[in-house]
Order: sequence, then C-alpha cells, then structure tokens
Amino acid sequence: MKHTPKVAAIHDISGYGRCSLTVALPTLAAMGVQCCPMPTAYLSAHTAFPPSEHAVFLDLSDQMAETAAHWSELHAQFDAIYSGFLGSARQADLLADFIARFRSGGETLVLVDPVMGDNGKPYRTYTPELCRKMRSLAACADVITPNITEAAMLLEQPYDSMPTDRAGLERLLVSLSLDGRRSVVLTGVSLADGSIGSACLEQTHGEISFHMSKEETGYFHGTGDLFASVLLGGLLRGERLGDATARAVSFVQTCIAHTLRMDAPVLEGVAFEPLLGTLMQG
Ligand code: PXL
Repeated sequence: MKHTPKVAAIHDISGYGRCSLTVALPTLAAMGVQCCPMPTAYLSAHTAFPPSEHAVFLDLSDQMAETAAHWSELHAQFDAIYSGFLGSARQADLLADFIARFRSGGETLVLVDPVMGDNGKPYRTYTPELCRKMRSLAACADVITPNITEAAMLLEQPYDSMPTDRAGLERLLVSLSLDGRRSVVLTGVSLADGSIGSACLEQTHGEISFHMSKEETGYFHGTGDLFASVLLGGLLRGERLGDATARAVSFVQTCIAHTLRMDAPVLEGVAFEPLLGTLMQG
C-alpha cells in the first residue's frame, strides 16, 4: 500500500473565520495527506475581525515546546513541516528548533508561509521583532509562499518599490530564492487587468513560471492558507512546483467564485468545503 505522507502543521487555530489550521487540516486530508497539528495559538476569531474586549488569544508557546519533546520521544517523522501565522516572536525560535530537530536530511520538505501582512501593511499582531524572526525562519525553508507585501518585508524593501512587470517579478523571485537556495511561490501577482495568480521559481532547475486565472472581485481572508495547503498537498503527491502552483491558483479562484455566488460574508473566508472533493482525484 502507498505510504500516506505526514505533515507537521504549525499554525494558529482560529475558531471563527476560515484560516490557518481550519483550512490546512481539511485541505491536506482531502489530498490524501495526514496532518499532525501543532497549534501556535487559539483565537476566538482571526485578527481581521474588529477588535473586541471578548476576543480570546491564547498563546500556546509552552505547549509547542512540550509537544515537540513528546513527538521526539515518539520518534515522530514527517514528510513535511508546514508553518504559517505565528502568535509571538518566541514561536519563531521554537519553530526554528523544531525544524532543526525534525528535518531529516533532504527527506523532509520545509514549507514556510511567511504570513506577516497583506495589501502593503503588516497584520495587527506582527511586531518588527516578529517580522525579523520570520525572515530568519524563512531562510531555512525549502519553499516559501509570500504575497507581494510579505516579499517586500522579507527583502526589507518598501512595498511601493515592488515590481509589477514580468522581468521585474522574475528578478524579485531570484532575490527571494536567496540565489537559488530555496523555491519561491509568489502570490497575488497580476500582469494584466482582470487576471491574477502566482509566479514561481523552482530551486532545483531555476525554472520560472507564471500561473494566472480570472481575477474575482473582493478580498477574502485565509486564501493564502488555502493556497499554501493545496500547493503542499500537490508537492507531497510528487507534482513539480509549477504544476502544484497551477492547481493551487485554479482551486483558490474556483472557491472564491463559488463564495461570491453564495454571497457569503467575506470575513468568514472562502467556502471551500463543497469543493474539497475536486482535490481528491490526483
Ligand atoms: O490567513 C492568515 C492568518 C492566519 N491566522 C490568523 C490571522 C491571519 C491573518 O490575519 O489573523 C489568526
């Protein structure tokens, strides 16, 4: 029987509003991947909802360290380590330790989604220290999946200086790859009105490709998490980076179009659940 790939998924769990673990778990499961969650924090709702005195933000850093110790004792092994939103700067250090402990040579794929911001701005909980630590964490990844805002933050360049033309984006991919040491999938790339997608650089061959689809109107929360989860599922099925990127671009677009047809509240994220079945066939 074929081995079921196993992923250590290190993200927050937000009770309301689809993002991070509530997206990664079902998406990876639908793609035939076993997901072992290590929650970084519990939030009553993701941080894009309006602030509230009742909002819960439970930092689970102490539990992360204990979980890593327990998993070591169990001789846990992972085909991939997948991280996203972090609750504090300390968690970036915990994650770096986790990667050092559980990465077994070239066998374990490390995907760091450097979640830090969008639309030119950092997320509310992202301090300059956390962003600095995210940069060093991303430096030990095999694949990173920044949006344009995060690309600017990783390179410590102003958002307004980010390129929008093909040649400039290709140069940006090369800079983000740290001269070919890691693969990069840049999200939220647009080369023409009405279309949006991703550009990727595959580390092993230095191959660059662009994957576009129809641009849907409206901003949906958690699409980056959905994108990275589908991408990782594809890579663990043995797809090339360009093919996995194309699948992720197309799936996210289909889910957004479906959500718009249903007229669902945008802050709740994309209604991907009815479409998960389409990911099951290889
Ligand atoms: O989708 C990224 C993300 C994940 N988790 C939480 C967030 C965000 C973005 O705002 O708030 C809690």
